[in-house]
Amino acid sequence: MRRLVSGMMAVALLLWSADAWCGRSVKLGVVTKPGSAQNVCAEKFKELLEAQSDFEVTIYHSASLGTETQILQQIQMNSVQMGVITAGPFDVFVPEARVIGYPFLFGGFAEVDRVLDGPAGEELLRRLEPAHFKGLGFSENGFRHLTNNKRPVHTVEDVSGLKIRVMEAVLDKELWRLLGANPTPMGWPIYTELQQGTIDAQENPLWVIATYKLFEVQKYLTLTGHVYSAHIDVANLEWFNGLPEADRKLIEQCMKQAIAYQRQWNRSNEAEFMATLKQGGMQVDDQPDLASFQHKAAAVKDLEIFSGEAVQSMLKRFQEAVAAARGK
Ligand code: EAX
Repeated sequence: MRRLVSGMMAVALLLWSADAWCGRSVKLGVVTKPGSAQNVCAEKFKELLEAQSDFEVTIYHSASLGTETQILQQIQMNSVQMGVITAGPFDVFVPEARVIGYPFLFGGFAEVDRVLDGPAGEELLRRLEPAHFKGLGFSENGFRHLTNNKRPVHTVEDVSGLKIRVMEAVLDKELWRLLGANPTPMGWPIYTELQQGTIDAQENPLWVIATYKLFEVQKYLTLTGHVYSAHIDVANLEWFNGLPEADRKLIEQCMKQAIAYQRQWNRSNEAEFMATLKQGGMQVDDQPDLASFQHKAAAVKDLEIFSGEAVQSMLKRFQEAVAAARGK
């Protein structure tokens, strides 16, 4: 009897360790809360993958793993296997990632899809590998717009001196300094800081302003659309490469489907998000003097953060891909 029990225990242990070895359980991190763009992608991915495999995906959300920068560090260490993370904070790890958020690069969603899903986007995903990230694709945060609680902003001059929270991204801090604001990098969320007036302003896509009820603490919205904000959907590179080929294919395919679903969700809800903001009492400038913003923002190209060979060649690649997409 004793032998039987210990035999069964050995089998159980073997099964358990085989399971752990194959990495059937996956931790996936997002900084945002349910109902957010990142979560829509993550939840769809989980649903698709679990329906077709014995993987179990646990989504850690609502900053339970810390900021996006901290989630990325955990993915690098493989204590978290996957993440749906805003592209901005990647630029600390991989400078080339900042080309996605280059100001006024993309003219609309059609260009975004052509470039990010084409060879330029694929090349960028490959460039993440030395930092231990396997890039699976780009889901969508959206075009970012400026909000503040000080005054209506119509031209770039109105930005002068605004204390603005920016993402923990090198580019964003430099950009807002160039535009004349006083930027402070901070992880997400930021409601309390806005409420307490530690900061006057922030910039994010419409869904963020609606979902996080920033209209309660920000009076003015300016539709600047100054940068496109993607998420980069990643896995720990070594973990991913250690999986059987069929699993790798399945994960890639499920993420592609989740991305398509999530982009559609984001885009088809824009009008509703805007209605929420207006109902919430925001004063919206939907035709700001964009030329004034573009003029000042153009100087980013001369900053040191765009001077490295790798970043420069990636930027050129993206600009050419956008031009080609525009021509179509
Ligand atoms: O996705 O930190 C940010 O501004 C992000 O855009 C936010 O987490 C929502």
